[in-house]
Amino acid sequence: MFQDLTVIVACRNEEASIEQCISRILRSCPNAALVVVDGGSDRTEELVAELTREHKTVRYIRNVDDRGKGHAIRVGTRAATTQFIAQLDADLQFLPEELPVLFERLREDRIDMILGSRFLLSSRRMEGSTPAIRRIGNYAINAYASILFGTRFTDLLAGVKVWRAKVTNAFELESDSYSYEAELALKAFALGFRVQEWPVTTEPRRTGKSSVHIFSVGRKLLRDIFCFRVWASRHRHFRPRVHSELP
Ligand SMILES: Nc1nc2c(ncn2[C@@H]2O[C@H](COP(=O)(O)OP(=O)(O)OP(=O)(O)O)[C@@H](O)[C@H]2O)c(=O)[nH]1
Ligand SMILES: [Mg+2]
Repeated sequence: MFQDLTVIVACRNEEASIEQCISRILRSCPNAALVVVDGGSDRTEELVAELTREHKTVRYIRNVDDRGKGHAIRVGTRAATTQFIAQLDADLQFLPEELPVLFERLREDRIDMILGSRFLLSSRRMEGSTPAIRRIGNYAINAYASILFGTRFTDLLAGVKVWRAKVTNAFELESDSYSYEAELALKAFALGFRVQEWPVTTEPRRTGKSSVHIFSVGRKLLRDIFCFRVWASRHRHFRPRVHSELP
C-alpha cells in the first residue's frame, strides 16, 4: 500500500531517537521507501547501517557539507523516485503512526500537499511540546505568510508534511535553512497546487538537542517569506484556496 511513498528523515545528531523513528515508520508504512539524510557527526550512520542491512527499503545518505535541514530535505527529495513523498522529523515530536492518515488524505481527496498542523482545533499538543514563545513566534510567522499570500495557514513549520512528487518537480527548493518549510508550502500554493492542513499530534522533544535558534530562525523566515511572495508574483498562474478543515 505504501510502495509509492518515500519518507525523508533529515537528521542531525539524533542517535537517541533515530532507530525508534525508523522502526516506527517501517511499522506504520510497510513497503514505503525511507531515506535518512544525515548531517550530523554522531553514531547515526552506524545505527542506520544495521537497519539498511535488514530492510532493503531503507537508504542512508551522508549529507557531506550539510547546510541545514532545508538542504537535507532537498537532497532527500532528489533521491526519491516514488509518486508521493513525506518528511518526518527524527526527534519523534511528530508521530510516525499519523503518516498513514495524512497519506490517505492526500491520495483520496486528490490533494497535492498535506501540511501537518499543531494548531487546528483538533490538533493534540502534549504538555511541553510547544512552549509559549514558540507558539507566539509560530502564530506571528503564519499570520504574516497568510496576509502576504491571501489565505490562512496555521502551521507552515510543522515537522511532518506529505506531497506529490510532481509538486517538488515543479520548482526548485532553494532554502538551506528551516525556511524551506515555508518555501515548500508557499511555492506549491502559489503555483496552484492544492495544499491542505491536517491536525496532528505533537510531543515534547525527549532526546537530543534542538537546532532551532528561535530569533535567528524567525528573522530569516520573515525575510525569506517576503522573497517567496515576490517569487509568487512572478510565477503565479492561479490561486486556489487552502482548506484549513477542522475534522
Ligand atoms: N541534516 C540535517 N538535519 C537537521 C538539521 N537541523 C535540524 N535537522 C533535523 O530536522 C528535524 C527538525 O529539527 P529540530 O531541531 O527538531 O527542529 P524543531 O523540531 O523545529 O525544534 P524543536 O521543537 O526544538 O525540536 C530533526 O530531525 C533534526 O535532526 C541540519 O542542519 N541538518
Ligand atoms: Mg523537533
